[in-house]
Amino acid sequence: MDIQKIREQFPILREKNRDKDLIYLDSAATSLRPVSVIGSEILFYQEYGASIHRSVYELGEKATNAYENTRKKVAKFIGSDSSESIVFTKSATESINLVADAWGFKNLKKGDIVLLTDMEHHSNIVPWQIICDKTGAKVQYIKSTKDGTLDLQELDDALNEKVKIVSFTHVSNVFGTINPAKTIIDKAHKNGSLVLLDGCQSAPHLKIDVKELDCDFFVFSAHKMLGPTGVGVLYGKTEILEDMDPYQTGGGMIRDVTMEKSSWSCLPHKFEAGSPPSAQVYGMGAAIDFLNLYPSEYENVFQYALEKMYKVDGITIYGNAPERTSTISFNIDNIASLDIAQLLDYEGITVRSGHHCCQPLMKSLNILSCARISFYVYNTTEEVDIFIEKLNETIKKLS
Ligand code: C6P
Repeated sequence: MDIQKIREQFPILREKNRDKDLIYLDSAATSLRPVSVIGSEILFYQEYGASIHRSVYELGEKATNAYENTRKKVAKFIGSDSSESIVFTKSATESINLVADAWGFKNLKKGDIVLLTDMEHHSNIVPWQIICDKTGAKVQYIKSTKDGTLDLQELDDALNEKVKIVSFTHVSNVFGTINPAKTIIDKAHKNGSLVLLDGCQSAPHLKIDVKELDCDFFVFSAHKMLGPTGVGVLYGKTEILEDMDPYQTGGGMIRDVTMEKSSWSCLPHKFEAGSPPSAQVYGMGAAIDFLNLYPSEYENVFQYALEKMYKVDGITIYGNAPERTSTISFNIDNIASLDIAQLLDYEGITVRSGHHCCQPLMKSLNILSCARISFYVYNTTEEVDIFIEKLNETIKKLS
């Protein structure tokens, strides 16, 4: 596929950043959107527009169909054969909060362990800390190794009958490491523990098959895979979701309400209280269509960048896993990552700097912050060349 044909479909790439041509290297934070995704939201408002799940009139029926057909598309995208297993939330963060709260409150007790890794995003740490505070369970971590991988021996040592759930990221948003999800899931299941797999950084890049992985929960966000903001997904095995109480309550999720008490609707509506972000969900469907249509070669761009980055003077690249994708985090000796990001911004290049919502990992790495570049379907090797040239100039200026 001609990369220019792909780039033409992203109107924002024609915009300037500080009066320079935009080079967007922050897709791990949020991706750009093609015109088909932007257009699908417009189409939803122009042609469907009505409230879903509530209206008998034709417009409402069209809106409901658009929403529910997207649920089927999402299920297929991650290899689930049941759309009942797909819950729409506002973000992956909300999906994890839902599981920690609704599953955790019912299933965790004093002395139980929630097993995480030190490469988790705060969204996969804080909700567990909160539910552990409420239930008397505790959070425990597997530490990552120097090359940004997980030591499976440490996992074996940590697993015991107290570990009720293992919750970990499929792909690290700092190292870019692709964790051996299937192996970890099998080990956890053998131990009798459930598994939540955080797919925020994997769903945009890897083929996901939740049935083959056999994870109990899988979470991801539309906005990191060309889709709109405000939509997250929680996949859960239906028998587990059935057994969980609702997370939020109100309209849309009930079967029957009396003045005294209420009963819940069936899956997945039980977990979708209130009027959902229907136009955005519909837009997520268009993002999936795009990804199915244009499997891109950007992994080559990532590998090209990685090779060039290793040659930059004074650089430390975090993580060196054999299996990795799309993200490179780094520091340059004696230069603050914020300064690098700020100077590159004036060259039109968007680089993220900070702790990347991974403060425990920063602590393990003995750093406060780092810079990060990340790639997606629209990036080119020419952009990498400009980035490397400007990075070298920036380093000279700041040294
Ligand atoms: N990481 C990054 O720049 P939300 O915000 O809910 O869509 O995604 C949260 C989240 C959870 N897990 C992982 C592995 C993530 O990378 C993220 C989001 C962004 O790295 C924002 S900090």
